[in-house]
Amino acid sequence: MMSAGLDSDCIAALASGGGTAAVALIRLSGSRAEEIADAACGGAAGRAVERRATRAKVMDAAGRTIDDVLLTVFRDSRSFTGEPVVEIACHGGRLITRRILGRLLECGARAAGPGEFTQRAFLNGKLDLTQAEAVMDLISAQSDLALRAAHEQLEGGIGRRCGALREELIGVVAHLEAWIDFPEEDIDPDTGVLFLDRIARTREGIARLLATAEQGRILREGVRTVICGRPNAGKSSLLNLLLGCERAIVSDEAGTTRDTIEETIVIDGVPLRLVDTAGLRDEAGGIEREGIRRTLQEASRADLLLVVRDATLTPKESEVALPEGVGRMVSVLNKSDLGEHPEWSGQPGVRLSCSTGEGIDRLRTAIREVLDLGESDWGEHAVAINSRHRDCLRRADAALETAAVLLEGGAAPELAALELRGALESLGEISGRVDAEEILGAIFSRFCIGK
Ligand SMILES: Nc1nc2c(ncn2[C@@H]2O[C@H](COP(=O)(O)OP(=O)(O)OP(=O)(O)O)[C@@H](O)[C@H]2O)c(=O)[nH]1
Ligand SMILES: [Mg+2]
Repeated sequence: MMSAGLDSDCIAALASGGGTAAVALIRLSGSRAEEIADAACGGAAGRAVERRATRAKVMDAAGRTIDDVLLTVFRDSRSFTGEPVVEIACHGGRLITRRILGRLLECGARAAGPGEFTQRAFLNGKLDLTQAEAVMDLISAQSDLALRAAHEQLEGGIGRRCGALREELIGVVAHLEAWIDFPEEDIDPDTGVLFLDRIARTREGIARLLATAEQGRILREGVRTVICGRPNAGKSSLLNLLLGCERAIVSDEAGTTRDTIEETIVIDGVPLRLVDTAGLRDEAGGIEREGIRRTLQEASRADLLLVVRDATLTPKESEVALPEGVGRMVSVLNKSDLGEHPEWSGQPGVRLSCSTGEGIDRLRTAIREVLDLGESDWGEHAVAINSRHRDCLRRADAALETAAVLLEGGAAPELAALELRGALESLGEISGRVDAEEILGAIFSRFCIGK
C-alpha cells in the first residue's frame, strides 16, 4: 500500500452546492477536526456521540452565535476520508456558510483544495484511484446509464477487474523470475506455450476492458451530435424539437444561426450533446462564412451527424458538402408536412416535420440504431473505463506484446521479465497501487524457495 504521507493539517470546505438552500454541509477533516469544531462550537463536538446528529451553536470569537447547526462527528478513521471528520449541517445561506467557514479557519483549519477530501480518502486507503475518480463521475453524471457506470466503478468494478489481471500477471512474473533467480531449485521453466498462453489470456482481459473506452467517453462526455444542413432546412427547429423548448432562434431568413449552440438531451439513458450549427452554403460572406467554418469544424469532430434537408426542395437543391471521413450519420427529410418533392421518392431518410413533431419517434429510433444502443451493448454491469485507464491499459498491453515476442524469439528471460514488470506497473497505476513486495511475496509463497 502507498504510504499516507499526509499533512496533519485539518481541511475545511463547503461540501454542498454554493447557492441559497434550506441546509448546507460544511466538512472538516484531519486529526484536529474535533478540536477545531469544539473551539467554534463551545465544546459540542467533543460531547457528541459518534455518527449521531448533535445540536450545537457555531459562535464567533466574541461568543455571538453565527448559526444553530447539527454536528456529526466521525472519529479515528471511521469516515469517508479515513481520518477524523466533523460535518456541520447549517442553514444554507451564502453569508452563513462563509462566516462559519471563516470561523473554522480562525480556529486553525485550512481551506481545502479541489478534490482534497477524496484525495485523502485515497491516500488513507479508503478508495482506490478508480473509485476516487468515480466520485467525480457520480456527481457529474447526466444520464441513468452514466450514473450506473459511476456506481459500478465506485463499488470497485474497474479496480477489481484490473486487480484480477494484475494477480494473473504477478503469477507469471513470479514464475519467470523464480526461474531466473533460482536455477538450482529446479523450477519448471514453464516457458513456451504455457507462458505465452498466460500472457495472451491477460491481454484478452485488457482488450475487453479497452473495448469499454468508447462507451466510457460517451457516458462521461455524451455523444457529440452535430446538426448540419443548408440554411433554412430547419436545423434550429430540430434542436428545439429534440430539447422540447425554444432554445435556438428560428426564422425563415436563411443564415439565421451564426454561432454554434450546444445543449444536452438523453436518449435511452445515453447523453447526446446536440450542436446546432450555421447552415452550409457556398455563396456566404462575412460573419456567415465564419459560421460555416465552425460548422465544418464541428462536423469533423462529431460522433454523430444529423443531416437535415428541406424535403420540399430537390435532392440537388438541398445537397450539403460534408467533410471527409464523417462517421455515423442520420439523414433527416424535414418539412414533411408541406409535402415532399417527388425526387425524394424511394430515397432513404427519416421523414420529419419539426412544425408538427410528426416523425420524432422515428428519428429517435434511427439515432438509437445508428449508435447501436441496444440493451445488450450496455449490459448488466456498465463498466466503462476513462481515458486515463485506457492509456494505462494500452501501455500494459504494449509491454505484454513485447514480452511475448521476446519469449517467443528465445531472448534472455530477464528482458521479458522487465517488460512484464512494466506491464504490472501500468496496470497498478490504474488503481494507484504499485508494489514490488507483492511479487516477492508471490515467489516465496507459491514456490516455497529457501525452505
Ligand atoms: N412547414 C414547416 N416549416 C418548418 C419546419 N421546420 C422548420 N420550418 C421553418 O423553416 C424556417 C427555417 O427554420 P430554422 O430552424 O431557422 O432553419 P435553420 O436550418 O436553423 O436555418 P439557418 O439557421 O438559417 O441555417 C423557419 O421559418 C421554420 O419555421 C417544418 O417541419 N415544417
Ligand atoms: Mg438555425
